[in-house]
Amino acid sequence: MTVENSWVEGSPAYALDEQKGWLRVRVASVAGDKVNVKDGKRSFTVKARDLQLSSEKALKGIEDMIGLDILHEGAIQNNVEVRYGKKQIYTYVGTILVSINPYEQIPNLYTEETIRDFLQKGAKAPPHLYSVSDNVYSQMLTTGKDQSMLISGESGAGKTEATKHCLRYLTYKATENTAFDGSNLIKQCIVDVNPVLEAFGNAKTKRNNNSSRFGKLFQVQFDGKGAIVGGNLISYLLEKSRVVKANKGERGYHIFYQLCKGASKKQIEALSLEDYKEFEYLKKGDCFDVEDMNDVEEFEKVCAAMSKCGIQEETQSKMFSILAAILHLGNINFEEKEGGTGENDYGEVSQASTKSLNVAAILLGVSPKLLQESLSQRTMGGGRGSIYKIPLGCKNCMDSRDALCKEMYSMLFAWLIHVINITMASKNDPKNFIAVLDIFGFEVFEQNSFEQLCINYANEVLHQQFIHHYFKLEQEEYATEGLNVEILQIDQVDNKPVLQLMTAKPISVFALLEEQCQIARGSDEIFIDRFTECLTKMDAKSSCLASRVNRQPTIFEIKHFAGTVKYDAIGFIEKNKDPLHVDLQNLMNIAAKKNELLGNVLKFGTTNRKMNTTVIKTFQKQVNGLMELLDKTEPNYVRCIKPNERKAPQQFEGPLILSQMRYSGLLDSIRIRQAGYAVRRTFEDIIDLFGNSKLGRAGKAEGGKQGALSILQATKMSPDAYVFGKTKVFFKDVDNYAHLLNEMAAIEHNAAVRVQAKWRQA
Ligand code: AD9
Ligand code: MG
Repeated sequence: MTVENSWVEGSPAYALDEQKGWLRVRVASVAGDKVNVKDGKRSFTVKARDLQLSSEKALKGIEDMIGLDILHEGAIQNNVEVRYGKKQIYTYVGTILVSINPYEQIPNLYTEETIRDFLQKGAKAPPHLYSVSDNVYSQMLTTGKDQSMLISGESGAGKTEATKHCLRYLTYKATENTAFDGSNLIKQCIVDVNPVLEAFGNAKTKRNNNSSRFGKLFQVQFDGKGAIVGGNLISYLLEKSRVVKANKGERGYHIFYQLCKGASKKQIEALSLEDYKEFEYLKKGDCFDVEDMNDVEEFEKVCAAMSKCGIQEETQSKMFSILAAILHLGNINFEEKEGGTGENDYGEVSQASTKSLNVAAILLGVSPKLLQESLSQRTMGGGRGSIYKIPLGCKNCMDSRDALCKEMYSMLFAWLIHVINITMASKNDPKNFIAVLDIFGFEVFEQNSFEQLCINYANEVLHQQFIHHYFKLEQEEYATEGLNVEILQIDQVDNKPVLQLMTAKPISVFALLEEQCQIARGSDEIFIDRFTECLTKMDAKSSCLASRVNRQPTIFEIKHFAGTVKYDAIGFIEKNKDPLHVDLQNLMNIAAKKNELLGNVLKFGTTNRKMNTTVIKTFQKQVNGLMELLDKTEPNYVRCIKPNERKAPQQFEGPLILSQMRYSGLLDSIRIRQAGYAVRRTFEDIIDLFGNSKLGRAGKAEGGKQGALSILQATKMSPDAYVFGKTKVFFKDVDNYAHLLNEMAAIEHNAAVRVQAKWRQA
């Protein structure tokens, strides 16, 4: 049977519309592979392949979409849309929780009472982050296996909010099971650490007013009885460039604004922060305030939270000195030395910014002269141990200044996490942990650079883990039902070729980039030449996933699992090497002798890393470590979805949601299902389908497997179309099942009338 002729006039269906995604329509007429459909009064024509069977269950908005009579894109969109309209933002697809950002506070969704309600209901509770957390916790206790909660989605989808809800629920759940004890402090810290992390690691972007500019893995550790005994935090790829530059309408890290607005008069004076709107680093985005965010109040909260996380006031004020030093450094300007001409002339600190130089020097505890020299010259090694200094041009001086600020900030961030980890560290060996991952989703912008390459690499790795896990689950279901598991082919959905393209040795994006970073004359241009040249030497499956973009010599594209991304190679080498020249390192070492905090902070930076380490090498190591850790856990997936780009409540944009479902792997998980047996119904379901008809009654009388078998035989469906498991019938594809539904409609006229009546109401 083909798709074309399975449509019957008058039957409800979903039709794919470019603007709205899958729309509920009614079939008006069929001509070849074209079907004319009606959406209310409007009628239009679609190809049969853009038409899917209507799902009666989706109309109700059921809690677990695995239970949909028909599992495909249209039904899924319909189901979540119906629920979203009822402010039910959470829905399961089997074990995966789909969460759609409501962009409004839904009454009573996260109150203490709600938490108590979920604590009581346990596994029987409706879809919610709380029920997932509850289940994860119980699984850990019953199986003794470490658990992970992988929360993914694009910027603004609600990952960080979700992470906080999960952690909060876990602290309640653990308290319920065990008496309050010494681990209270740690529990408190697990909740309090968030304002601190967000102050230092989040910023306003166009997509999200509180966007996390780093990825994080939060491990909550438990003893054998399920009491929290410790916590540990790992951070990934803090966006350093935001310290010195924010795009129009965006801000730098919240903490800078909070400090400038919220510090005491005395602090402001001591740090010379009076005219914060004059700081270049804060001025660039031309945005000082964020809607619904009170920086003054936040500052108070952050300071209190830092104290609870083991950072005393004295240390806090030293941290603020470093932050203020960064702001003042940003105001140091360079101008050409007198008599110079052109871009390559040597730079010196401009007259107008000597004050900034002096304040920054005092805050760092170095002399203005040393600071000036370190920023404007570079010490080089000559032959036989000789050294000489070359003055830098204006632009290079400013790059030095920015590099210093970025490095100091990222070291401070790394140190902060280290200190929090000391406070949260378990005194005893924990028995188990639950790891919650809140990490940047797949990114594709108009312009994509090195940062997107790294982020998308991490997403490919996580996607592969998801696919493999899901694949295994499917195989397990076949095995328990006694079916042949060989029918599934992982190749159909595996993203291994693109990972090979990115990471294989000796030829891949990363390998060739590393090669250029190691050689003296390496360049972005040679990298992209070499890369495209080498494509032919690669495995055929991988090589067809990348190409150079026509007439744009520095741009290449990669076909990621989630879509094609065009990367501009300009700046790759510099960003990957992330150099901090020796004069700046010396400057920091000297400052560290006077400034104890800076001394501690310094241990977390570039100066402490091996000379030939690159960003990619470090990040790959981190991602590998993450995967090793996750591989030992039982994964649980939360897919966060953004319903519109305007941060608006009650606006459901079908195509945007579908594309996110696609790259969150949700649709892949369905593809895995469809690669084997797309539709599976229990014997009882099949019998019920035929209700009170003669066939239905006969089936019911026989019951179970025999009942279902009699019905299927009576419909004269090809025996190849389905197989019997131990409790379910498995249909090869949706069409076979459609046939069954049509048969049912013919046999039990009343049922068809019922379906349509419902359809008209909806
Ligand atoms: V990013 O990749 O860090 O830029 P996230 O973390 O995915 O992003 P976040 O959790 O910060 O997004 O959510 C963005 C905003 O959506 C929040 O600031 C809230 O205003 C809004 N949001 C998210 N989840 C909920 C929710 N469950 N209820 C109400 C929400 N509002
Ligand atoms: Mg976030």
